[in-house]
Amino acid sequence: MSNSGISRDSGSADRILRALDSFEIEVPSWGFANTGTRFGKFIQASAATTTEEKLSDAGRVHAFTGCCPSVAVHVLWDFPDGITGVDGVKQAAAQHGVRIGSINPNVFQDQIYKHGSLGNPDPHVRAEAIRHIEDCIEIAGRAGSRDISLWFADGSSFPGTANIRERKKWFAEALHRLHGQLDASQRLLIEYKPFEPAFYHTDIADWGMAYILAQQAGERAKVLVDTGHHYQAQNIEQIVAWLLSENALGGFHFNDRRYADDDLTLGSIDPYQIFRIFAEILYFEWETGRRADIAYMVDQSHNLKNKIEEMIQTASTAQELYAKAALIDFGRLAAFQSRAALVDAEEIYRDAFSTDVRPLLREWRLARGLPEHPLRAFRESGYTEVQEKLRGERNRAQTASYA
Ligand code: PSV
Ligand code: MN
Repeated sequence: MSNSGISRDSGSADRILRALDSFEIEVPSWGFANTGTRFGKFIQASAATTTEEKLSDAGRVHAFTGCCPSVAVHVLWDFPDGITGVDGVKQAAAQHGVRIGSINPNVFQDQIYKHGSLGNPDPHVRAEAIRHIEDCIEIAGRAGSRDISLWFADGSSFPGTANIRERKKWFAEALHRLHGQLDASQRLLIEYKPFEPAFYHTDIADWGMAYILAQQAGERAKVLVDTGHHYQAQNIEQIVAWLLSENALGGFHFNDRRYADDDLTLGSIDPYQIFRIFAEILYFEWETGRRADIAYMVDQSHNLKNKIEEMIQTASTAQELYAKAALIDFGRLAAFQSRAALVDAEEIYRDAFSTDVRPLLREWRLARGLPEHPLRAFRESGYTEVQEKLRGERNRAQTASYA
């Protein structure tokens, strides 16, 4: 037995430690900036404004957790100088102990995108959106990023106002063309979302639509599952299982929610949901004997909690839930499933989920020279107080201009 009470003899502890060794989760640059809801913005004095500041904050998350070595970036927000600024951003990331991860084009913010981007009835706007994504592919090449992660706000808010089939065709054509510009290592990840900002129809509203477009785009186009982008009660792990079996799952945007796309801290509402997703992935890997090629990413931005603390909470929770899923004895599970031994099969899930893996996680951290308690260690580092002094005045000025 280890000090965690998890049996070493059965190999469970090793399975967990190996799982932790292999688990990495990317944090989003936008999670460190002052953001808000559509009703207002609550400014934090220590929040990041510049790309360099966001990378510095992300660097802290990685330094304390050891599992967040890359940072997703949003092109308009993080590359103010476009392609010419890429080398500088890359260097800044390295200085802060992280690297640039997925590249997120932004074809939803500019005025021209009021009626959509790739689905806009105006061909000039569609061309502009394609051009921006092409630039992003080039940025990804320069930054050494593999994934170009696409989310479109396209849709319509009133019945009868959009030609849904025509828009689908424009999306298919554009994504196919963009796929042709990838280099051999790159991937296009296609994210779906049922509503918001469009409230009647969204062009890529669910995993089936994203999957069809990915299929038509090319073999390096995959589906991205944002856990907040589903209707209530939808069985997300079933979607994950289907995408895995079709070799179509490219990555995740993790977050939690109670009502809609709330972007709450991972596992804060329903940790069992995330556990079940990891369980499907690890079951697939056990069965196929190969690792699923999935980018795990966080997509959360908090304006109530301290942003770095919240991201450390998220990363630690992700590790815990992944470790719990790794506890499952898939051989036994498969045997119970094949005999329809319902209670026995379900008990395997319940046992794994209710096991306290935190002592082993602490052991894993210590063995890597990481703090046993990342959140506590981060607080003790005094980073927030230092940043409040350095960034406070600028951030407070933002409050004034916002009012
Ligand atoms: C949209 O809700 C989304 O989930 C997309 O991934 C965006 O890139 C991200 O949030 C930030 O706006
Ligand atoms: Mn997302």
